[in-house]
Amino acid sequence: MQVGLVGKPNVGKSTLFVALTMHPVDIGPYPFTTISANRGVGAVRIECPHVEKGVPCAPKHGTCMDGMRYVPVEVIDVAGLVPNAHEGRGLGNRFLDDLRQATVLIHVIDASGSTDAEGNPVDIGEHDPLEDMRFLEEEIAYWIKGIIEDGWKRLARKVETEGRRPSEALAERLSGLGVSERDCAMAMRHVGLDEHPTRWSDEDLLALARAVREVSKPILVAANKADIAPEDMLRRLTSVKGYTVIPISADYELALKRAAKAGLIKYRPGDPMFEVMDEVKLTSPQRRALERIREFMERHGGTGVQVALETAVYRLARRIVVFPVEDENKWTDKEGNVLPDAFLLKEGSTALDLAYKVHTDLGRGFIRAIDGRTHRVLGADHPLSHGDVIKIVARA
Ligand SMILES: Nc1nc2c(ncn2[C@@H]2O[C@H](COP(=O)(O)OP(=O)(O)O)[C@@H](O)[C@H]2O)c(=O)[nH]1
Ligand SMILES: [Mg+2]
Repeated sequence: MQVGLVGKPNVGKSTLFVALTMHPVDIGPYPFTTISANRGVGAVRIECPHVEKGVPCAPKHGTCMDGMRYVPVEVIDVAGLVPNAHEGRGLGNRFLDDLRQATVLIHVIDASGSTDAEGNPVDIGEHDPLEDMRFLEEEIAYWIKGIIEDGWKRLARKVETEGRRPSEALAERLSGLGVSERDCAMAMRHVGLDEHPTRWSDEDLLALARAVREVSKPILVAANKADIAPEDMLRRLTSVKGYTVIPISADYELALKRAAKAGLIKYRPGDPMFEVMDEVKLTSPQRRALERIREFMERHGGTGVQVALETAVYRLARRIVVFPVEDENKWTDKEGNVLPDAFLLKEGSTALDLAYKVHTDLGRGFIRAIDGRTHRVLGADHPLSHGDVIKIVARA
């Protein structure tokens, strides 16, 4: 799965991208890498089951820091977006491609209001970030509407004369977005559209596009620059109905990761607070900067950055983490590595889904699965839970 960072210029997308994809410690032969300039690997946290076992784990991907497992997830810094981009002013092919691939979007906004609608710097509070929140949703809805309505009238007539389901025709159109027929049917129901697409108005199509956007591209709003944003603005943004908004400071998260890398502080990404390693090693500007960060973290329970990513992945994209193992007693692979893998799966994924994810052969030869904790036998249809440790038994 991929998480796309979107938003107008100068809100802090690139800062957030670097903060999310930089890792404070070297983690051996499988580092968190930057795939290309705007693609990198971040991670979501889960308490590592190795703690229950009392033996250290050996992650093949990602890492584990003091019992906290960091599971890799791809992050894309999507090109900047400006108002009315769907009319062709800024929606480049790369943008659309990135957008298509993203499972969930993090909309980075400037909560301090110090960038105007186009992303030019203005005084703090001069621009209302709430406008940006609405604008992005509309922008994506218009883009989806554009995909639906291209040659739609003819298709609608054809669908009616052939007696096909409109939801099926819609899903074909939107397959590039990863929208299923079920999603389309749900969106149609949501808007109250009937089975006669020739009667759907322009307004109906826009409403439909909005509903499709909701199911196919959930958006988490990261209220960035919270470190310089007025408190009442943050309160206002986080209380808007229908939006998931998390105040963050990408700047502070980046500063902490750099300080941790330099050995100045101890900080695991997502921790509510950092710890200074050696007070005397800090220069006075460093000390002052860390003091400001400490004060912010005390008020917000952290920098918000890691929590924002996890909310997008776990809550909006509905992902769970599952640990496949070869040995259900020792929780190891063939080489004896403890809990080597951690997979992100869709909520509702079954034991058979996991088998296919590990290896196609394991899926094809699936016999049963075994829960590593309870040692119960699980059938192919058994839905997995977040944090499960699972052994798959398959024909060779
Ligand atoms: N105060 C503050 N400034 C930030 C924060 N994140 C980014 N910035 C600043 O905002 C400006 C634009 O950042 P950048 O990441 O290039 O934005 P992008 O155009 O959206 O990629 C830079 O001057 C950053 O230092 C933050 O959390 N707090
Ligand atoms: Mg940028």
